[in-house]
Amino acid sequence: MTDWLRALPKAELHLHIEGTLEPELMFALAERNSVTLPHDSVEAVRAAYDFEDLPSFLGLYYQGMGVLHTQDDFYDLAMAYFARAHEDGVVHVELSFDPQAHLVRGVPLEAPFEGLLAACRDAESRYAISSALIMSFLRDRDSAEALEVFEQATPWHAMIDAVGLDSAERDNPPGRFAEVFARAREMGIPGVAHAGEEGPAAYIREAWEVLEVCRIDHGVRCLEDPELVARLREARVPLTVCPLSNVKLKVTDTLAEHPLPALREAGLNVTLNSDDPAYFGGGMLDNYAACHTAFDWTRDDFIDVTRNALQAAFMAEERREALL
Ligand code: ES4
Ligand code: ZN
Repeated sequence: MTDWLRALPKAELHLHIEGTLEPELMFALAERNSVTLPHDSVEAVRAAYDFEDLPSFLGLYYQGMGVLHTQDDFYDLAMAYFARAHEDGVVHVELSFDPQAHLVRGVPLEAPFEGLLAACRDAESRYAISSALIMSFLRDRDSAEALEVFEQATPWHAMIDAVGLDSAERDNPPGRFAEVFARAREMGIPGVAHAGEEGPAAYIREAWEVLEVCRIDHGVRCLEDPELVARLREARVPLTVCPLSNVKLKVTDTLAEHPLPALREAGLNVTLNSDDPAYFGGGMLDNYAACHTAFDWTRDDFIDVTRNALQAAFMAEERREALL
């Protein structure tokens, strides 16, 4: 089955490129940029990846990305990811990144934008992987800052496929970011938002109704609100579910207890994704294989979730038709 899952052309819609930073590259970039890391070996870094919840992961995630300084660093990070994605049989990737997390460290917008865009171009020619870029805002920071950063990113607006919303979800409802999502939408840039990962179903409803997002990242807690489930099903709103992430961050104790089968039985538009593969123990193929083990899904089940992703992707229509 693993070989068959690898050969299945897959689209990854929920991926934080900073979360693809493997400890080996972290050390190489720390050396290149004279950054001192709090751990003295690759093994010690990996051993620290034992999380209690989303905030306990985010601390290490923001610390880890401190080695990323130049355009070349972002390029190398993304190319290392594309090589692994290609090995996993991924043919389309939507990279989210957190510009504010870099700006606060004194890293200008040019570095992530130009580095990631160059990597996306090279992934197309080297691996025939198509890609999209999602500029995410940090929900645990001021909404005025998000607006300001979006304006500052004007030179790259034509290259942004969507805006997103991530970081610590609890007590940070999405509605505060209505203005920046509306600004983006007026310019033809759609929105996606993390909601219902650790936060309640009400945040999914708010992201959908107030931010008018076209996809929900995670969304697994929608099952707590049957009326919301019915509406998400009717509108076929894609949920970018990340099984290994949810287990690592203790959204569920084990994958066997994960609501993925229930979400699919409820008729929801579910996709499978890796989120932060360097931190959560695996890429796309590992997530697919884990679902095969935990849920005994058949080839038809995987074809179904993969088709959902291709249909929900920010992708040229000719490319979508060729892949579907
Ligand atoms: C994230 Cl797993 C997750 N949730 C929310 N924000 C994030 N940023 C990076 N990974
Ligand atoms: Zn995420």
